[in-house]
Amino acid sequence: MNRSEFLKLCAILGIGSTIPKSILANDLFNDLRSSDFGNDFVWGTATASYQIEGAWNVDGKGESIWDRFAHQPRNIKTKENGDVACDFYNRYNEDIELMRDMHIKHSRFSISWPRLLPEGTGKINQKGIDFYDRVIDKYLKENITPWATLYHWDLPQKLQDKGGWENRDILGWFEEYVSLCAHKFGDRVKNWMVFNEPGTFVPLGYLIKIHAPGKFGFNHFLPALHHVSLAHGVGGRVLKNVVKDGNIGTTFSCSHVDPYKNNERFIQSAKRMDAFTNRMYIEPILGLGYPTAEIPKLKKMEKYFKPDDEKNLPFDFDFIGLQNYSRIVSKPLQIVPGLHAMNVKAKKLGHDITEMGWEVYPEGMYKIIKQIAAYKNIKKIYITENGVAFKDSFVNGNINDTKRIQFLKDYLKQILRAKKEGVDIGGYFVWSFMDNFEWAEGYHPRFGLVHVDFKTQQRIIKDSGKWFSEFLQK
Ligand code: IFM
Repeated sequence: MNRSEFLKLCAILGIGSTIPKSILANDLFNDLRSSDFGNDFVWGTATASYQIEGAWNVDGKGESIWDRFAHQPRNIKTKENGDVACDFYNRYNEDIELMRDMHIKHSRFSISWPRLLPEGTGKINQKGIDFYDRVIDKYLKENITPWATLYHWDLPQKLQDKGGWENRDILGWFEEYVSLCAHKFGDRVKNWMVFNEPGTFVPLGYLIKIHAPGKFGFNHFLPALHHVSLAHGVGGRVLKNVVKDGNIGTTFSCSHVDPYKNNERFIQSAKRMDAFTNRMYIEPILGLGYPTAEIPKLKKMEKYFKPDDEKNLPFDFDFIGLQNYSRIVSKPLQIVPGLHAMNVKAKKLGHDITEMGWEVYPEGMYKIIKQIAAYKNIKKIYITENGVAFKDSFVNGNINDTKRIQFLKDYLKQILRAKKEGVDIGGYFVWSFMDNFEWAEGYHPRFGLVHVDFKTQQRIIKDSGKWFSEFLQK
């Protein structure tokens, strides 16, 4: 029963005036329904190859930079790795059937480059192609629309040995990989994303070495960033040419930035932080160049520019995938190279904090949607990731993750608010369908709607999964 139905019932019973206002305002009578977002709104969940597949060296798959990175001591907080993960490689049938049973109609997944091309280029691994053929066919059989991401961070190690994203030759290697995917799967997969969050894997992997491949400093970061920026167009053009009736996009992790104090120094630090977190990745693709005024260090990028780069950087994507979890609150800090700013710790901000140490701040979702939607040449936005890791505990065999349900509702309300104000938002994907390998954090932060026991591989739908499933039917 929703709020208005409840009020009608109270009126019929003649007890309307005796119900305290606090109860009526309570979220129990929250009217949010999936149909409020419109009938063509796409609802789904998201995962990524290295985080769920396991089978890291099975059936001819090549080593990825994440295999190498996670196998080295000290890189992963819990000393775990993605060797087995959720064993999706062997359990995809049951997992997709579970998705179907939960009424999930769209699934965002990623393709592992070294599973298809073990050396990154050249020899094709037919067993890798067969695996994704089976997965895609299973999605379609269960009436679930597949949304494929081409690069969710598992670069073939053999390419990293040649410099990875720092080596300009990667544009050719990437073109070969994208073309293979488009030709093999483009007959059945129509929704494509070129990258997952360059604003995460480039700085964490090539600037501060907490993600694979573990590089440190601007000398690594700048060429990697420029080649990733150029690869958006490389991938986008191949997909447009090969996939008939394709819906071609790419994703960015974006966070609204506020200054910690309302004075000029803090406001300027927030501008630099915004340039560093959001603008630096999306603006080159939109034809606006790198934000060198805010981050003068980016001027050194000229060294990596070739004559046609300015022309080739922009690409006219059908949609932009916006991924948001939290906001950033910024303060000036001179010693941080290039940025001269720092995040204020979430615990200082007075809101709930997630297992990742991120602030729960639903309004940040609304603000960042409005900020990104203000760019002139974005056609459509999908929220391709949003979700939360809280500590999950069992109560009588159930996982009563009410905080996750509340988080999802609160963020969804902010998305609806932006949509009602006219932003063209086409869909929403929860991160994640199931608990999985959370990169340098190991298996500890659990983002899933479905609990995974990593010892037995048993799946249990959390209360949030049951809630989402019911919500999808309303
Ligand atoms: O798990 C990641 C995902 O791979 C990319 N986006 C953020 C998620 C949560 O940290």
